[in-house]
Amino acid sequence: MTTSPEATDLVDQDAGRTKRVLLAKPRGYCAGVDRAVITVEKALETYGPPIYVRKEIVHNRHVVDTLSERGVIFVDETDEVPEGALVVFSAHGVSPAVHAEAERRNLRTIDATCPLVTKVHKEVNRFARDDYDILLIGHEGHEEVEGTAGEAPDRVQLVDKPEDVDKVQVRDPNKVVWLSQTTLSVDETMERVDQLKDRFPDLQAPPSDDICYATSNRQQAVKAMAPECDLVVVVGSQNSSNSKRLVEVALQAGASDAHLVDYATQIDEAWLADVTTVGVTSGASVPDVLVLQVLDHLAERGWHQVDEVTTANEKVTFALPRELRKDLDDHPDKPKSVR
Ligand code: 2E4
Ligand code: SF4
Repeated sequence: MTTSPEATDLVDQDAGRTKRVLLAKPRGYCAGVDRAVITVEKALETYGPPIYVRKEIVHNRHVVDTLSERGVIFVDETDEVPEGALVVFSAHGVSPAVHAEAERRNLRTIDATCPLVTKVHKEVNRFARDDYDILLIGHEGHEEVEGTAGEAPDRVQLVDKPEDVDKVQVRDPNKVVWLSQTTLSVDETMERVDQLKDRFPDLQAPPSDDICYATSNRQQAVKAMAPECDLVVVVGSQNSSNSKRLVEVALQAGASDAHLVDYATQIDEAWLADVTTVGVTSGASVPDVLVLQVLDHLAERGWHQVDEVTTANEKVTFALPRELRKDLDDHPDKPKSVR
């Protein structure tokens, strides 16, 4: 990836060190986002615009703007969708109440909820059926948490901030389980679990990790490079939980500075002053074209050398939603994804 630099650009004049970029791998699109974005693109191609999508299909400005230009109408709630029209549910998942409301209004639905979010919904159902109190660790107001908690609102209590731990009330301290949002900081979640265990020593853990492979892999990669970075640029949107966590993890792991940007043009020149090593990564909802634009932006300022820091190779893929697949047999053309 190293390009041919101007000799004068290459050297940080003060320190006499070579300017370089460390590029995290894995970064960017996960399997759930790829599936959700392709679902909307194939729906557009198969049924034609307008296609309605409840909430942002994924939390990324560029993806949402690009799909809007192609004829997707993003709405906050299903009551904004005309009776009988087609609506796609976002990757973050919806509660049973949202499904019921869509059915009541005769909407055609395609559910693009990530299968790893659905897995957590199923865990909530199972533990609620077994009459557990469920402590859901997650960020208040986040769409995923609203959908997951909505599976059993009477049994789920949200634990977000450290002080929430003291507010939890359970019926039987021997029948309590913690579950979590898929996109949390791994370390911060374990701190919250330790706090909860101080109150409930018999607290049960999820049957398998709720923080998904993509979230933890991206945090692992940024952790590996952060100690060497004077600055880490995380590409992602402000409402993207997993992208924001990457900024926090970078700082906690030793990066001198870290910022979240939607686009290369948002990189403040002042951030680059006295910087030799820049780390670059991106959230799970971020098309790689935006990362390439950041690399171009940095190269124009003397950071030509790009070394990839690889901590995992991901091979996960998910089949498209069944509701869509059955209509695709008639439309075998492969559309271009937003990349
Ligand atoms: C669904 C579940 O949850 P977050 O805010 O990180 O969502 P984003 O859309 O940025 O990332 C994709 C995604 C979708 C993650 N988990
Ligand atoms: Fe699914 Fe994880 Fe991607 Fe979220 S970050 S969409 S849970 S694979």
